[in-house]
Amino acid sequence: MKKLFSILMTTVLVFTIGGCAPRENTNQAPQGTDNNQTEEPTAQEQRTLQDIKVGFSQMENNGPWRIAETNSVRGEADKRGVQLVYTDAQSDTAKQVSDVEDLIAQGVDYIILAPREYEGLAPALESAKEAGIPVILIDREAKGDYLTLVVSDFIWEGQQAGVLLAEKTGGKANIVELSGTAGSSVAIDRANGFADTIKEYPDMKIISSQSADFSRAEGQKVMENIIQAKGKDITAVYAHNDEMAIGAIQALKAAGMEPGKDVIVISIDGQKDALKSIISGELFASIECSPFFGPIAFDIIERHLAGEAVEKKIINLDRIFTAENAEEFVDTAY
Ligand code: GYE
Repeated sequence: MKKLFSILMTTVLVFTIGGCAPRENTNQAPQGTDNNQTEEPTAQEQRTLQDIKVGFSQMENNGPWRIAETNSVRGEADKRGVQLVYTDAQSDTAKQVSDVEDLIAQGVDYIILAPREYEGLAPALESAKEAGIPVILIDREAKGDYLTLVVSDFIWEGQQAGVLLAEKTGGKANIVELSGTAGSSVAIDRANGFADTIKEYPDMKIISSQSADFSRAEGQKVMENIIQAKGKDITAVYAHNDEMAIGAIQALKAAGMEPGKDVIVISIDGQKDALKSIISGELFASIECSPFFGPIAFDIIERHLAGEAVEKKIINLDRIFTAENAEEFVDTAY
């Protein structure tokens, strides 16, 4: 286990590219300057966070993870005195595209975007690019051009779930996979990381894989149906997030199966309810995925405003929660 912990700490990967602060949102060329020349703004004309308006397009605001993320971004904007325009797409990709268009129409200087789907948000990135508004993508990836992407390493998360489950089950398990929102970069990567890892174990098989949209209620419903079909064949559950795992645990208990004994359940995020479930012995482990993007998002904007180069991709540092350390972190969890 010790050895495992040492390789579990991901490092912050930074891929640096050049970046310059955007011009003021005016079509007039600054007096006395060549239009084609990028000039470093002087200290006097340099805008700060307090001079700008930032749009934040959230994809939905259900469940502890997303609420923690929303609070992190809004709280940090308040703390730093930034004018923030917030939109909630309510789990609707088309609405999120139009939310971003509304933010552009309102003249925001930057957009923080938590995209629902990878392909589905491409038109929003296209519109922001046309309008010359830099986008900070947080928590998931979307197709297109953006200033910076800040995410966890989802493939690594899936791999860790596979490694831990193999250790716990001695490399023998009939697994139900509850996957996240179809078409999201995170669901694709968490599935691939896990599948690639368990390939090494001939007696570990995914016997059913279905989306439960990252939701607790869906997780419970989907699991109930799978239990009807597979019953006692199920020996493990890999859920792409804690909410679905908690729903699945409820379904298992209702069907008279004992999570933690008959069925080993593993998931991702590290929310408070998951840590409680680990302590009570029902959830086996949760791989952390931090929802706290506020400070990093505004740091990036601040640096970009100052004309500094910013990283194209920033990978969050995540941990692993098991019975060995859940007590230590449960009180501070969200
Ligand atoms: O794991 C989940 C949320 O995109 C990383 O989405 C995020 C995931 C997170 O709904 O709980």
